[in-house]
Amino acid sequence: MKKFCTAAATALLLLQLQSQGQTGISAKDSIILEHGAHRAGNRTDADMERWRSLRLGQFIHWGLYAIPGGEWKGKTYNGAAEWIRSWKEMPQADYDNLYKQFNPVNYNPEQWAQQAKDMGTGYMIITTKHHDGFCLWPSKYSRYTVAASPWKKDIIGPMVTAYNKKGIDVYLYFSIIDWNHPDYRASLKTPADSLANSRFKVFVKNQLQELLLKYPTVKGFWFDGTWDDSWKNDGAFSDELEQYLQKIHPGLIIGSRLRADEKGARHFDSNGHLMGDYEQGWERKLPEKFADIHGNDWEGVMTIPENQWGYNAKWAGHIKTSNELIEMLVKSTSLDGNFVINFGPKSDGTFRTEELQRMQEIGQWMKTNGAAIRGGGYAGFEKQDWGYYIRKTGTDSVFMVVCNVPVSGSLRVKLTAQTTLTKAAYLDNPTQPLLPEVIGKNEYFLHLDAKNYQTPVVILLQTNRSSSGDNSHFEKAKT
Ligand code: H76
Repeated sequence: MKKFCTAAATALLLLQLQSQGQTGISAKDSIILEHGAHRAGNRTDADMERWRSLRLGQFIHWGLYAIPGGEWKGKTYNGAAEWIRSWKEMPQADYDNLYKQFNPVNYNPEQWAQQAKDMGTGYMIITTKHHDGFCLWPSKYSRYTVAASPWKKDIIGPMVTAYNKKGIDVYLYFSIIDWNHPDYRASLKTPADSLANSRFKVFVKNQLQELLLKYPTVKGFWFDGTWDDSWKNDGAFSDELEQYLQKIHPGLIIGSRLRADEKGARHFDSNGHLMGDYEQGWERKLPEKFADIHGNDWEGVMTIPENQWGYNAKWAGHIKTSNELIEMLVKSTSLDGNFVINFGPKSDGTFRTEELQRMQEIGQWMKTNGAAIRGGGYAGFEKQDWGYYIRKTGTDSVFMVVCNVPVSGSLRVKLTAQTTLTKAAYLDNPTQPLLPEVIGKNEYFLHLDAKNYQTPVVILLQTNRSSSGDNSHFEKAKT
């Protein structure tokens, strides 16, 4: 009966969506899903609008793994530092006793928040619990928490308060995988496994509810570790959990990583529709072009080295520069997405110099150019080699963020039909206009001042969507 009602309700929803002309869920969906996507298109409420407008985020991976920092007994672990417990050279019992050393005497959340603010961060994501299961808050559902460490005190509460004070939104990272919990199972092979899993689900729900009640100003959860069979084969639970959390905390933002449908499809349901509030699969990679995001809200999370999230004393391989990170931020914004840069503080609560330097350099750039990032999005113009267009959402102001200065100094500005350029100026020098050279219909050159640019330079364009002033005397070659 319940199934039938749901099927009938889904059919009704499809009819409604069709009559509203929405495309996210359509009648040609091949499968009727009880636990698929529940919404067609992006959320339009104020909470989601805000998330979307912030664009730059700070991720923090902090936990017991910061103590070994990628090394154990003189040997170096080549994987991601926060995964060291799964390394054969690291006895699990040794790892599970690290909490006895967790004592970040230099932890200064006000300073962290100030640094993040100075970087231009709009929101931050903190690991309340990573795969190791260690809780940075004194959870009443676990003994494996900060309360049992020499530090004793809550880490999360003061962080939420400090960041909020600076106007930065806080999101809570939470790993479903829990290597410490006796009831966690990656897959369910026996009836005993299923029983353990049932208990584990109650534990997860309790901890999440506890986090929301303890830290009511948080804006969302960032779920991880949802790829094991036990989780992905229980789409019903991920669905119920999502609805439960959003019911007790209206407006809560949860990315697609939490969810599976009843067929085990993750992120996107079996009909190809995004589940959750935004696409959360962009990890250490970014979409190339606008078509790649299918109109969905999305967020990319990025490490500064290749793949290190928690503190690793010996960063190896390529370490991204501030300019590379700025370009990724710009690219993400130009493709309607958020960009989140990860930091892994040391076990004493301080940040390594390389990270501090990047925070400062990005912040310096954001101070002058942040107007092009916050509230920015896809401009609708054809991508050019010099960099990225970003439209101030809902306006005729378009920023050109020049990441690759051409040897010629000439930047091609190609607008769409019926769009003309009415004004161009450097963002940091608005009173001195740049004179566009008209080179074709709705096409111009802007000539950059000849100088050695150290960071991406931003030009603000005013455009006009009416057809007046259109340069139609330029004819296309007949070929
Ligand atoms: C794999 C994996 C995890 N997902 C990233 C966001 C980090 O937390 C990493 O440890």
